[in-house]
Amino acid sequence: KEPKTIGQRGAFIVIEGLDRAGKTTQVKRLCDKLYSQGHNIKTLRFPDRTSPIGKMIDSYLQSQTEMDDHVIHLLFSANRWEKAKWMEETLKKGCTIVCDRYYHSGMVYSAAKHNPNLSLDWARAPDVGLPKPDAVIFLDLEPEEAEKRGGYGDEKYEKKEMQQRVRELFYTFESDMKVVNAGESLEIVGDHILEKIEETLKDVLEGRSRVGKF
Ligand code: T5A
Ligand code: NA
Repeated sequence: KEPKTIGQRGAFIVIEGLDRAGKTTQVKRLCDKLYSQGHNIKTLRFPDRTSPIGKMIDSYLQSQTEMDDHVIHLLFSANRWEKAKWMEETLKKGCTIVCDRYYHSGMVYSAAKHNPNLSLDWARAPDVGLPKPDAVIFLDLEPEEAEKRGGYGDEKYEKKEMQQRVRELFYTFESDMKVVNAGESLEIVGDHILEKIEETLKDVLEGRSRVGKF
C-alpha cells in the first residue's frame, strides 16, 4: 500500500488511562483504522515486559520480587529509554507509532504511592528528554467501573484506593492530554479517539510539527 507518510515523519500517539480502561483494546482498533487509511503503523506498549528490564518489572508487578519504590520507578523509566532511539528512527522513517502507556503512567503511578521521598517532580526527572508524543489520549474510567471489567485485581496497583489516587494525579496533567470517557461502548470510545487525534495527524502529515522532547 502506498504510505501516506512518504517524505514526512510519522505521528506519535499515546493512549493512557487507568488499569482496565480499555487501552490495549483501543490501541488495536486505532491501529487497524489508521492502517486502513494508508498509514504505516508500529505499536509499542509500556511496560515492555520482553526485555531483561521488562522481566524485572513484570516480576515486581506480579508481587514475585520486592523493590524499593525508587528502584522500580527507575526501571520503568529505563524501559522507555531502551526504546527511545528506535522510536525516533521509526517516526523519521514515516511510521506512525501508537503506544500503550508512556511517561504519564510512569509519573503518576509512582507518585500515587505517597512515599514522602518520591514526589511528582522526582518521578518526572528520569523521563525528561524522551521523545514527546504528538497527542496523548487519556481514557478515563470511574475506578468502580474498572473493577467490574475482566481480570481486575491480579496485579500490584489494581486496588481501588490506588486507582483513585492515580486518577487524581492524571488530572494534574489534563492540559497535556485529551480526555475520552472510557465508560462508553468500544465503538463510541474508538470514534472519540479518532476525533481527538484528527487535527494532530493532519499537522504531522502536512509537515507542520516536529518531534519534540519531554
Ligand atoms: N505502570 C506502567 C507504572 O507503574 N509505571 C509505568 O511507567 C508504566 C508504563 C501494568 C501496570 O504498570 C503500571 C500501571 C499498571 O498498573 P499494563 O501492563 O499496561 O501496566 O497493564 P494494564 O494497563 O492494567 O492493562 P490492562 O490490560 O489491565 O488494561 P487495558 O489495556 O486498559 O484494558 P483492556 O483493553 O485490556 O481491557 C480490559 C477489559 O475491559 C474490557 C476488555 O474486553 C477487557 O476484558 N473492555 C471493555 N468493556 C466494556 N466497555 C468497553 N468500552 C471496554 N473496553 C475494554
Ligand atoms: Na493491569
